[in-house]
Amino acid sequence: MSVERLNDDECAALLAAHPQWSVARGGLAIERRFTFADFSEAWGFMARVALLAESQDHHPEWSNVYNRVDITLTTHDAGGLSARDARMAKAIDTLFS
Ligand code: H2B
Repeated sequence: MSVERLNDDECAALLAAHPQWSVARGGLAIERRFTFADFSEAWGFMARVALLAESQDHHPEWSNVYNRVDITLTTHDAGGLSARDARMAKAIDTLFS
């Protein structure tokens, strides 16, 4: 399903609302690193994000090394950032806090 990319103002608003995320891939994605006490905590977080991703039908690009989870959000159907990434970043931030 196709989806509109965010314009420059909308990208700026996304970053202002989620200051822990940074721009990646020349503005086509955002990324954030999450650090936990140990692997078990990191994996539990990933499980919760995975359920979120399925419910939103929007899936992160991510990697995990022990207590660290690196997440990149982009919308493949849009070729860049969309409202889906804004919604996912907000939900992930809420999960983490
Ligand atoms: N996740 C992300 N990050 N971008 C997408 O464009 C996307 C997705 N599209 N998850 C969804 C699945 C699409 O392929 C299905 C068919 O709805």
